[in-house]
Amino acid sequence: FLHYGDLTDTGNIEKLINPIKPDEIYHLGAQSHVRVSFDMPEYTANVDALGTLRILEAIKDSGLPIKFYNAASSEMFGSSAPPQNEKTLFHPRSPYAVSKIISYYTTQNYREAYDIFACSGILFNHEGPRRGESFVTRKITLGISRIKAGLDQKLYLGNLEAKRDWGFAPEYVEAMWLMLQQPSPDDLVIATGETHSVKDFLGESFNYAGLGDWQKYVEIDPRYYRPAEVEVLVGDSSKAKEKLGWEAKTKFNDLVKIMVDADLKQHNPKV
Ligand code: F7E
Repeated sequence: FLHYGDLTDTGNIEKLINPIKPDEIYHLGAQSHVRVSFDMPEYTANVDALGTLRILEAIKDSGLPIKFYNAASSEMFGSSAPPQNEKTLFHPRSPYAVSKIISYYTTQNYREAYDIFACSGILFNHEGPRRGESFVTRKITLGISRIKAGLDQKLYLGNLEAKRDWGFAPEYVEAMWLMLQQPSPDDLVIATGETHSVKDFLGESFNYAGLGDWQKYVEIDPRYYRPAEVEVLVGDSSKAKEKLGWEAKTKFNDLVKIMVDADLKQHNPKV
């Protein structure tokens, strides 16, 4: 069933949890765009930080044995030196990251204070054909398909030097589910352990799509720069491997191919 809900509406969340009586809640709702969080910091904090608190309060007050998964983020590590794992200090670089840290510690606090099965997955970037069109990987693969279809000539991007640990989203969802099937709740880093720059993604994807040199098509638009940037993320998910038996299977080159193929089909149905 699809129910209407809003993370900024406490009464609404309570009214959903009590009649539904869920066994598990996967809390993925957020204003999740880092650049947008600089333009809308208060809204981002309301949804991303207080939204988590509202759900946890509703779980506590319901008295039901609900298991709770909180979507934390590698953005919380910010400028801390890589590789980042569960013991790495947080150094947030955006209102989004600050809000996610509040959400992370709220989850930990409700686990310790009220014995709720509540845990956070600290997921590094996870991508795929269903990725939102304003995030860099999808923006690139969609841009390629539009260029190939003759709809666009250029693709406008921001900082091409940033490096991310990009994995394949469906595998990360499996890790979320595994976290709620464990005997006790714990916070885990989920990542591939590899890092690549936006430039690497451009090179690989334009090449695979047969367009050749990406520099012919890409222009820099400073509007996409962030007031503070996260330069390098590389996750160490050895704890997840040990506790869940989970490790990333789809690596960078395959991820690029999956995303380019999916978008080429959309604009070039014969491909
Ligand atoms: O940026 C650079 C940008 O917006 C990646 C969210 O799901 O993952 C995501 O956050 C990098 C940044 O993702 C453009 O400056 C260059 O360094 O794809 P992104 P993100 O900020 O890493 C984490 C784990 C989350 O939790 C978030 O919710 O790419 N970049 N040019 C650009 N980024 C965008 N969006 N657009 C550009 O034109």
